[in-house]
Amino acid sequence: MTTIISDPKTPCTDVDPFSRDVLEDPLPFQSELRAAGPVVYLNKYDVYAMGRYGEVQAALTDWQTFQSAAGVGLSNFRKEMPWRPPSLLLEADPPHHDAPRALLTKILGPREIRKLAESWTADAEELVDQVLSRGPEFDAVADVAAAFPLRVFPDAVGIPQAGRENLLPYGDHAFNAFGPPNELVAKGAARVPELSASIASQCAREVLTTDGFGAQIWAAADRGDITEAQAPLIVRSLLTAGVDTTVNGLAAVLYAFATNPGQWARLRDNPALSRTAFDEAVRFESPVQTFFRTTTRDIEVGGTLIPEGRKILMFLGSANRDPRRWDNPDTFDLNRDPSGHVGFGFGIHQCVGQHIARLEASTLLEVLARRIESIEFCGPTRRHHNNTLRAWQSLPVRVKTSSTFTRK
Ligand code: 4MI
Repeated sequence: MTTIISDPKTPCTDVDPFSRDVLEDPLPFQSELRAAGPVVYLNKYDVYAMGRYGEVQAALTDWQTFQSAAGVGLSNFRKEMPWRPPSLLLEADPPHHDAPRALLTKILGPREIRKLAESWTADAEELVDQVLSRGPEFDAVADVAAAFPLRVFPDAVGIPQAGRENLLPYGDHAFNAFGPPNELVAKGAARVPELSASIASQCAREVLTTDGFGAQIWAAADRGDITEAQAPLIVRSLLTAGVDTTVNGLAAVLYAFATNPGQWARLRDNPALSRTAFDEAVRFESPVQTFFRTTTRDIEVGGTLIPEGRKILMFLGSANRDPRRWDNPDTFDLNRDPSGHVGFGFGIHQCVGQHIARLEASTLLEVLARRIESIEFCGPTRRHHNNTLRAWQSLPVRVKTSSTFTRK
């Protein structure tokens, strides 16, 4: 170890938060992380970490000190070549961040997207009917949590059919690549040229429909709100951020309901709880577990001096289960007000697609709640390991359909 930690009082750990053991079940490590102190040093990566809600939320709010522009992964853009051109949103700060952010805030705003609700409900009905027509057993990940976003989101962006099969693999690699260069990244490296080319080809003006988010981004370039060079990268942000995240957010809420039948009964009584349910699942499971920031100056946090130019790992998932902030944090509870969770981040980078994610979740959950009386697992649940995402590979379920629902 060559790095000298400037503050010897800072607790440190040799545990690798990106190891298979921790990815399989990160909760014990996160609990130790919070107990150790507000700032902990990760020896293996020579970076700092924060796991308590208060410090994570404050650091995400202070973008001037905790910048994103040096990359929100472990690798520092100033020292290492990024594997793809940096995102103009996620990996940028003001002033460069402003125009792309303002544009997506408008295009993906709650009012703008309201018109999608009706057709997404029809899509959810068709998908759920199709799944249920094959019998009471299905995989809640492949057949529902992945199938629904893949059915509605690429159409909403306006990308062609060809190449859609690359969206999830591209996202999986992108989220792995924020972590250390471990075997998960190595496994994805072989397909990077092919996947990057496929995604890039879907961002071009000529291939996009005239009525989707993609076309609206290009229209902003015509108006001069953004440059022509920025447009395809902003479309790329939608394709990177908008699929694996929602798939795992939906998987999280379905898992939570399958393990909490009383909560499913509550949702069925009151489908208006679908949005609360989704945010509670995002808090509970934190599909995006971690992101790094980089200090722009020396900063003291909780008695630790973090020098300028250092990486800090923000444990969103840990903050979302911090008992200092949440009563019974390990309970999935529709009675709770989950707002304030940092599962979508916090501050100027807070998920600009969150209204889309909530709309996908609420349209799907409302249809499922009408048609399905109960959900239980009928086989072993399997995690999917990713350096950033808390993900499911498989959730085999058996459902009982509602007696009030009859097929024509
Ligand atoms: C937090 S998920 C995410 C957000 C943005 C991008 C990727 C992932 C991007 O590429 O802009």
